[in-house]
Amino acid sequence: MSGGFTLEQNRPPSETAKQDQLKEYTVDHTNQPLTTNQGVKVTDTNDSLKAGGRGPTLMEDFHFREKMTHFDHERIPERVVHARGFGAHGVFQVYKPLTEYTSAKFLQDPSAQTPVFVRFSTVVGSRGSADTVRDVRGFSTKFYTEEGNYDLVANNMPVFFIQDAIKFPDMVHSIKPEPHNEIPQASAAHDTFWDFVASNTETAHMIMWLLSDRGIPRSFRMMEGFGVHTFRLVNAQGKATFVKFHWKPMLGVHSLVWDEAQKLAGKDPDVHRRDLYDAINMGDFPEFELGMQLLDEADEFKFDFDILDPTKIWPEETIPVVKVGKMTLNRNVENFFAETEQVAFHPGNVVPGIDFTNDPLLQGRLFSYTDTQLIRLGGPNFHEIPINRPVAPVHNNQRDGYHRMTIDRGVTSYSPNSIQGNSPFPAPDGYKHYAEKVEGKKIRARSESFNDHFSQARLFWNSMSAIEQEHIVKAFHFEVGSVMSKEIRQRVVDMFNRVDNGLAVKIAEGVGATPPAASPEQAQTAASSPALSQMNTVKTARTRKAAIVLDHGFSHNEVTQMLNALNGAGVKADIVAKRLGMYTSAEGPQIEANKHFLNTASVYYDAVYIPGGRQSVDALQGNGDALHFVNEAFKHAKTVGASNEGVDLLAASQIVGTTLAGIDAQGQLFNEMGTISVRNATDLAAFGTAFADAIAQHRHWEREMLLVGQVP
Ligand code: HDE
Repeated sequence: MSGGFTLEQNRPPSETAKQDQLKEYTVDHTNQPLTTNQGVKVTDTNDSLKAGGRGPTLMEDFHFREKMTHFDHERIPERVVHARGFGAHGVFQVYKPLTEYTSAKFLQDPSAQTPVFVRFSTVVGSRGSADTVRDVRGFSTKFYTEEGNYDLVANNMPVFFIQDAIKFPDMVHSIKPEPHNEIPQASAAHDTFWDFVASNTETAHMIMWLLSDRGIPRSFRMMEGFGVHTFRLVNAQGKATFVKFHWKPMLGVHSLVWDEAQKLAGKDPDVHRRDLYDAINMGDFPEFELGMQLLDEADEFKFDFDILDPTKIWPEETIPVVKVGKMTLNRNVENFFAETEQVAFHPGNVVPGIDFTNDPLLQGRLFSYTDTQLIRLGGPNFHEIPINRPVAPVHNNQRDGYHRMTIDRGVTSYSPNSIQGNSPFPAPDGYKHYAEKVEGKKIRARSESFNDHFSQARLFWNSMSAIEQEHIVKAFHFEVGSVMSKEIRQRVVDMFNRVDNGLAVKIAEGVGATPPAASPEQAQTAASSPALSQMNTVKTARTRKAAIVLDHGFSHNEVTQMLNALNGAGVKADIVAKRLGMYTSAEGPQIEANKHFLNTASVYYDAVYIPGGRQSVDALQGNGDALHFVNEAFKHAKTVGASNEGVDLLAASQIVGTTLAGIDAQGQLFNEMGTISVRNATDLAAFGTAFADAIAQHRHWEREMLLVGQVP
């Protein structure tokens, strides 16, 4: 673009419509002379204009003044929540027409691709905080449809902390760093948050999700997304159906181990954004299926929970998730600030065929999002920022305000008008609000149907596998154990006793509180929902990462076979050694180490493999970094493999705790709880397959159970 703005709002929408529109605003500075913002060429940008070489800088140096002023104003306020995020472009395609349920055009034509922009985020931390902290993740999608922008502003957990938006400022103030010292960053593990929790029992269900493995995702590509609220779909005949929206990742739902998450936060605070960016650059496009739980209006009151209550799920076993389409993220942003930072989502951005319900949390959100953009993006024209522009035409009588880009032609900016034939005119096929009948007295109160705060928290707890429960207990120990006030710790224990006595007793044991006697409430639900457990998710090795750790004298034959096996399974491999550069194998050929122990660690990988080669393994055995690498991967329940002499390193790295009987057996494949080895083998085909299969399992939690002294 040569400068200025071209408004191309009348082009026919297509999957490239947004991309084409963004191109109009994209500037390439390659091979261009440096200019001021006024387009005047600049001869020197390294020295200010002075009266003599050692003299004072002159006020008339317009280039200096402009450069410095612009720099001084570079920052905008970060989002009050979800400040840290990462975005990508993609497309959405519906599987079959959803005409029966909704008139939304982008949900009708399976051959049409709708451009989308997605922003993933953490909630609590500031813009520079780490990606792997325990937190809810945001999962916002903007669909640039031909009928206007539709935003699905979702989280990776299906419920929320509170039931009424009016509590949101209190809840957020309690979880953000404490006001007197601004500590802790990006963490709920402090007094004010747990004081809030213990004083608001409606948080119970969400706390179970937050303290589960869902709070520390392995990757943005491996999380679910949930619209949380009940929305309405409305078809062309005006018939409404309640709906809950889901995003289901094609790679399954997977999480980190807490110790790993903490270490990653220090070693690579950008690990999630890097993972997404790299995957898209390598062509491993993240894919998510859009799911819908659909409920006839007639069935609104058929459940033991209120469908308007955002602290409740609709168990998938009762109301199945129908997969209606797929989103593919296929393009990274050109510029983080212009796109990811300036994008403005709003759950109130809906298109005809999608409508709201009276969920009081949703209703409050409908106010908050525009309001926050007004301060964050500096005025009412943020919809004109390229990333926010719809591909559908925009015509109305809204005018002026800071940074108005559009040059609105004509003398009228009011309606009705006779001078311009009442243009722009109301459209008969425009958005129609669902004509829901409502009546009631004005009262500041909550429906009694929102009073049950524990049944579904218990359902969640009951649905977890033994190791997932163990992780939740440990998370409570960490979070509540970080609370200074003994009284608050006890109140939390007593509150979660209403979820499950066994859970409360275990929490109490770890945080110095008194274990409570069983609460009569917990006898109420023994139900479980298998869909809630991450044990039942999709498992694939595709796009996982393995480290091949070696030194000079490694077996080239074994490394080559392993690389082939990993490649076949879609696993990426790094060669890790004590320094970067070329390593010579026992057979002679060389291989390049692209990572070394200083710039990588086992926490970056899903698996580690040690090839044979006497000289290589002897060197690694004398290298504390290599021993730690294997030991740590093992501790984090990752796939660990070794062939021939490499098996010696497994033994030397003290990966004790499992039976490991037979790990050293000659000539046969040892394969137990993600530890895989073979001795005296030149053909590694079976070994490679077993190793890749083990990677597909994500983690080997049974091993972790043994490490904590429990039999899986
Ligand atoms: Fe948000 N939320 N939220 N939220 N939210 C914001 O809007 C708010 C809630 C969610 O990537 C803010 O543009 C209120 C639930 C995401 O840019 C703000 C309430 C869910 C994002 C705001 C909620 C979300 C936000 C801050 C309680 C899941 C990031 C910056 C009634 C369904 C969007 C902004 C992005 C961001 C308000 C609760 C998801 C302040 C008042 C429930 C993914 O407007």
